[in-house]
Amino acid sequence: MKMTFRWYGETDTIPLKYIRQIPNMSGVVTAVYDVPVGEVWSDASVSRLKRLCDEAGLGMEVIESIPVHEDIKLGRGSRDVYIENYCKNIRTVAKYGVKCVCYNFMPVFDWLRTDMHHVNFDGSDSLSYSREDFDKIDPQNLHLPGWDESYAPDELRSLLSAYSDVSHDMLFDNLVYFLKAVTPVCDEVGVKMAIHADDPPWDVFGLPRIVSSEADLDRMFAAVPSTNNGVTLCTGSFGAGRTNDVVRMAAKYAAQGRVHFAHLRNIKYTDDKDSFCEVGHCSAYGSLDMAAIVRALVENGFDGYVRPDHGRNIWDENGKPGYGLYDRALGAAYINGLFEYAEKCAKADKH
Ligand code: DNO
Repeated sequence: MKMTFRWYGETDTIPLKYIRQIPNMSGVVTAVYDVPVGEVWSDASVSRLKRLCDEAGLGMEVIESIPVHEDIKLGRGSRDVYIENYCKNIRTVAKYGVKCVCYNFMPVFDWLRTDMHHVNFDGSDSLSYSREDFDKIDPQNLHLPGWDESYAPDELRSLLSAYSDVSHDMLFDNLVYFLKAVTPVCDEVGVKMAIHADDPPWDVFGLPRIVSSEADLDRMFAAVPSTNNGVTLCTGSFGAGRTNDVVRMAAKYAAQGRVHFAHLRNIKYTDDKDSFCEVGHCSAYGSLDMAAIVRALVENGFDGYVRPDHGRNIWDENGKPGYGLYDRALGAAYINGLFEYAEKCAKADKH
């Protein structure tokens, strides 16, 4: 595996030299952040990012994300232009050594939580999702914590209403249309597409979500068989779906060579509905067996990128929600340990 760390570019308060000092760190996961969704990334922006990483002694082989324009998800006539731009962006990042692109296909929203500062038993705080609080939110009048998309209220309303005609199957067809256009470019330039799990993995505000389960992934891989059509195995996202067996999914898709990237974090179920909170990475803190997940990846030949995902706020750090330095660094150290042990066991078993 290659250990990586998300870095929000030059506006990130965490300097690259700190990231470099986390044990076993191979590189950062980053993106061009100052270009509107759907537009072309300039060569200069990507080369600048690459130069900063080079100077810091860090790789830049994973982009998270090249976001997908809503017109592509909606299947609007203008999608072909945005898909063309997407392909241009893939070519540009490939030119600078990028091997993997993480993206999502969630309509309108990306990840959703109801509390950015849920206080844990040890005084740390983390993100959480309460079904009860979520049900109180009016999507037409949104004030979602941590949600930084900048739609004006009217724009958001018209976008939501555009989706009222879009079924799961239509959204799926639009994903397949997108992938059929993009994967040949990936095949040509050697880039792996890694779709991120829906977070949380169920429909929200009546919007369809189609990357929530094993059945969803099977359907997607069957429709576009290139192994450059893969997944970002986000353990916390898939794991929030209680019928998802993340260990089994890790084993199955690693064996298929489709896990190009893994976001490793733990969550704890906090009621018998959908609620959960994000916890420290180790298995003892949450509902997921992180050691079993890593072992399933390793035993099935996984050799992709991993990163510690959302950390808690600890040691009085006031980090970007989920993306402070300290707890993600602890997460990386823990994940390194899991991989070292799983890899040594797998080697010993072979002899
Ligand atoms: C949240 C992240 C997601 C992820 C996107 C990928 O912290 O895991 O926002 O970057 O869904 O497109």
